[in-house]
Amino acid sequence: MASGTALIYDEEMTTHKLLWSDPICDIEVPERLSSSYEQLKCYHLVERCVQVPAREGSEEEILLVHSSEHLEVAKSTQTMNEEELKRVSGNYDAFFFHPNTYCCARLAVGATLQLVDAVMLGKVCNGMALVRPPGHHSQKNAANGFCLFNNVAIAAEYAKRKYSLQRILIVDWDVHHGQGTQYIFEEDPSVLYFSWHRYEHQEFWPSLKESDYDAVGLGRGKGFNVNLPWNKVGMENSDYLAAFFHVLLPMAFEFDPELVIVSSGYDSGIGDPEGQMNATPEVFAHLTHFLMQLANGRLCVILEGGYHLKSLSESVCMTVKTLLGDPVPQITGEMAPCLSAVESIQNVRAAHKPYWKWLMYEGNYYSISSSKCNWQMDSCRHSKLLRLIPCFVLYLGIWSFTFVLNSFSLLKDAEGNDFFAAVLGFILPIAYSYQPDLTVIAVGPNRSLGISGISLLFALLQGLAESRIFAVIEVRSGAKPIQLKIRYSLSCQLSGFRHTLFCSLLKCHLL
Ligand code: X5A
Ligand code: ZN
Repeated sequence: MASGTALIYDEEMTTHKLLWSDPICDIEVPERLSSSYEQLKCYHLVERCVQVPAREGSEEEILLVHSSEHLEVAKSTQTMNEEELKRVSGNYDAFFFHPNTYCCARLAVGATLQLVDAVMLGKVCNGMALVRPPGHHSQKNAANGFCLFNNVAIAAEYAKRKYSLQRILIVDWDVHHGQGTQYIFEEDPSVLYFSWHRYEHQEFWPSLKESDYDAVGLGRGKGFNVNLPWNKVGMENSDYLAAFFHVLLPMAFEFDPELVIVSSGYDSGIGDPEGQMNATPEVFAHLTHFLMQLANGRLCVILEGGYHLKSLSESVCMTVKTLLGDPVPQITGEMAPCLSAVESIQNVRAAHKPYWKWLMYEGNYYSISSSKCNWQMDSCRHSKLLRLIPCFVLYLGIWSFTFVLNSFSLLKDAEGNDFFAAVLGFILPIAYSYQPDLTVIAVGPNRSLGISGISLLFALLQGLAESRIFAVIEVRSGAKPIQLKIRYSLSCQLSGFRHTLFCSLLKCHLL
């Protein structure tokens, strides 16, 4: 597997700026890019990344998504004076042209494609591109919401063609709805688009009906557009994590993407004047960490919004640090999602029930209320689709909390998605609300979980306890030892001990 993290930045993209007064657009400043890069330098993260140069996206690449009319209008602004620029800008909802905007937007496209190439060619495992102008509001024929060309949409279309990809996941954690990206892919089943966004029952910009949870895609693309509207401001880490556990991640594992692209806006972070949300920079480390478990780690993070310079740059650093493989920091604060978030989550799940196996069966073994630690073991036992996963014990924290999955029955479908739907919807929410200082995992020998399943389980649990994991894996004598690729963990393998091992661990707990 490829290793290394690419970082793409070109100072040229700071030349695009607002030349007149406009209270809507004046937050999209060049310092968003420069201060993020300075903070990365400050944490010595730049030197740890593979520097990949930006390039200009070609006209042909821009035309993968945009009309030639749109391209020509953008091109024509290069030689305009301020008055003309202002007039053309006025044709769009929240956009400003500068004589160098076209050049910067081409660099933003090219930087994004450079990252896709670096990841797809195995030169790096993952990476981030710091770009301006952003892209996700931009549409086939229109600039919109500070965006001229849709960098991420072009990248997805480019990757589909150049690398014959059949499944690409776009995760849009910007606080605004990337309606541009939705329009471009809504009929396309090969691109799964997930966006959460401040919505406030259609009060918040861009105030579209089609940003709601019931916009699930069109035609063959039905089920591949996922909108999670936030109807209140002040969403916290717990709400974002709940959205990942109960919507995005189970869907993403079922979809099984070949490439993941993040429309990475940090206006969903604390302090942002647009988002008015309360998620801390650390949450982006967790979100990044989860997405790194998909598509063999092929993850491209592309900057979108983010207007509070300090919050933005800290969140960018958290993201890059996590891409580099550093342990993710502990999350603090209330861990139960708020009622409004739970409502939105339930709505989008209901809307997508016809399209996803994991949702079709969900009532059979766990429900959303597991996020509030209502243990629903009993309903699990009686489903006719159940199968036993024996001898699997998971301890979270030695002294005060033990989660026993011994003879815990789980639903199993043909793809074996069962177990991870339960891990995501049930174990992780409990584990995150417990916030252990150490995770102890004991795996018995008689399991139905294969090595890749065990690896994934470990990886998912590595977002906890600052990645401190003590793993005990019991193997049958004579069996091949298990090799797990885990950093920052201490693991040992035992054979022949069987139940005594678990008993002593349990005793330890009971004391
Ligand atoms: C990329 C981005 C926001 C536009 C807000 C206009 N755009 N009111 O965050
Ligand atoms: Zn935004």
